[in-house]
Amino acid sequence: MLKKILIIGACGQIGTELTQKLRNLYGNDAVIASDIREGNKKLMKSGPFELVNAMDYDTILQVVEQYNIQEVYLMAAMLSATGEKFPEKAWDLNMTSLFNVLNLAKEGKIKKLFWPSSIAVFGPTTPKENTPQETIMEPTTVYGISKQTGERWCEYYYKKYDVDVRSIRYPGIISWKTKPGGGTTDYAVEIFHSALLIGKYTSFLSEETKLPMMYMDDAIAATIAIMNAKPATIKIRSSYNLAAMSFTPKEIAETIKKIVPEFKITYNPDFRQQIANSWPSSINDSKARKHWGWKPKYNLTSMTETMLKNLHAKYK
Ligand code: AKB
Repeated sequence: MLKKILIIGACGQIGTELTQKLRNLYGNDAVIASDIREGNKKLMKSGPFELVNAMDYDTILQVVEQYNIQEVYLMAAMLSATGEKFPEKAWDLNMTSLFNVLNLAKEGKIKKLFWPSSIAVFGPTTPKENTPQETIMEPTTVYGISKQTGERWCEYYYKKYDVDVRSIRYPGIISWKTKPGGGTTDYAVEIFHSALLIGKYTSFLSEETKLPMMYMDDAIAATIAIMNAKPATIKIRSSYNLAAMSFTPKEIAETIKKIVPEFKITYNPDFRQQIANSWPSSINDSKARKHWGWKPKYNLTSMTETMLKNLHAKYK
């Protein structure tokens, strides 16, 4: 029997591309896209779409039963910057949605679950460079606290109830198809749009703020790889460190300038600077590489070239 997959939060930055990739792999009808509101028209037309509030257990259960779903990817979340504006809402959404899908799995309604964690689980007391898989974790954002708590619950459900949950700590994800929203790493996407549209960009992070980042294709490949790995190879049931590249606003601007020579960057740090300061600069992902064969394809140069080429074609 063909497996059926449900994506919750399919219209977001990662959800949109993940849905498309899974539909290419398993067929359009095998992947049910869902979100709290309608989004990308192409995505909605290419296969089944359902309106689902990630906080509403009954609706999720109804969709799971209607389509006979075996795997769920929970991509709905409130990210770091928006979370600081609405702390209780962020906690509520991030935790309730996770419990909904963990409980679905515990009750045997689904077989496997993907839930993204983030580099936001780390805090100012974490070693900043080459941050290890297991280390001090004292996050200072609501988003980070919800992700760290979520990781503990994932491991708990795995150990206590044998729930097959798999997770990755995403760095900042860079993509050209759908814009991110509400994150601290969003500058690294905005900068490309501004470079092509107006030839300049004002960064909300200072020029020397180095953060871990990844191109979307690598993030999608990792997500599908961890979900398809044999259960015994997934030795960490909280969440895996994952890395591809790290750079500062100054470094990405210089890389863009090689292709768009007239591009100019200025800096005007806002409240997001403090969030970025609390996060690692680079991540050690040796366990993901060893356990389930993770290896990124894109670095700063190839990512920049790909972003500019695709956005140039889009804006032409
Ligand atoms: C954010 O900036 O909040 C996210 C993340 C690193 O999880 N992109």
